Amino acid sequence: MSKTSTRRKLGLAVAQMGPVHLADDRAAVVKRLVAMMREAASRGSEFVVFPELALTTFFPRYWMSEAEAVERFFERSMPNADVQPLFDTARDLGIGFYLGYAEITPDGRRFNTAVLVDRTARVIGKYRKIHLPGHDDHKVDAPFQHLEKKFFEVGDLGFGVWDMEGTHVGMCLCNDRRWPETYRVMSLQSAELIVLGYNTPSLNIHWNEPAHWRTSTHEIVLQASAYQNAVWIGAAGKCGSEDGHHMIGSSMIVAPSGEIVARSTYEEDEVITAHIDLAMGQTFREHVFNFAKHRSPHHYRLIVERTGAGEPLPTRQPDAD
Ligand code: CDT
Repeated sequence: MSKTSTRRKLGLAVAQMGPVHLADDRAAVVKRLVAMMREAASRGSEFVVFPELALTTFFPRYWMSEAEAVERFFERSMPNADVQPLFDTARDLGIGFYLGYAEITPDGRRFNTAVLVDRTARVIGKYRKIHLPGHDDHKVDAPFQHLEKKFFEVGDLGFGVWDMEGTHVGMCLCNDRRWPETYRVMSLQSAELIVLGYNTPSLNIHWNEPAHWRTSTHEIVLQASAYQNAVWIGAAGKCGSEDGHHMIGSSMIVAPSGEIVARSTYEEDEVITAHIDLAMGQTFREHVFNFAKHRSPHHYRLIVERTGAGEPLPTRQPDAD
């Protein structure tokens, strides 16, 4: 992969989705995705970001067996007959996309997955979610569940970066966006654009988190991470009230300056767009975040040596006089 891309401008769209209810079938959902893809293309976009688990309701909120979840909510291949209209439209329009869905592999492994699809409708990359939030037990007193740890394995593909017609694109999913390592591993592979989908419940069942923090922390991590890694970020949420369960909106496109250049207004299907200048990230990478010049990995060893926080290390101090 070359150090810099040849194309500097990219028409980027983020296609936020309003609620997908339990009763909504794949055909209805794919129709909505196709409509948003058409709108994105009509506004000059070359790539569109769809949410996490875009084809179904956010089913980890429901207690059920793994077999039932697989039967109702998982995809055995991508594309498949239900999703083919989206791939056909992408090829017709010459637009690439990112799509999140629940994946079951031929040998029965389950992942929370996203694919990167180029302008010829070819799947060029796959990401399987690494930072799975929630729990695997039945929380009978909770208003709903967050069973990602029951329904999915931790992703086994790492954080990849793909050369998509000259743009270096990395992927992650939802809770991954809250972890600095996610972005740094991709920016160290010269990512220029990081795309992600999310489903963020407005209510945190684990502790009494003020509702507005759900959105403010989402904004803070996207803005800080774009800046600290000199990347563009496109983040697409599924939002609004799914069968009475509310999720945040605030889908956005963030520049390497940390500024939000486009943001959704509503909690429904909504396409936001920007013609992003990839050269902006390059400028930051040449100056304040010139990694090769300024990083000191020998001082960062704990990041890979420890998982949880532990005792302070003995530090070297200057010799006493
Ligand atoms: N889908 C997902 O990863 N949602 C998480 C909620 C965490 S609260 C248990 C998020 O970070 O938005």
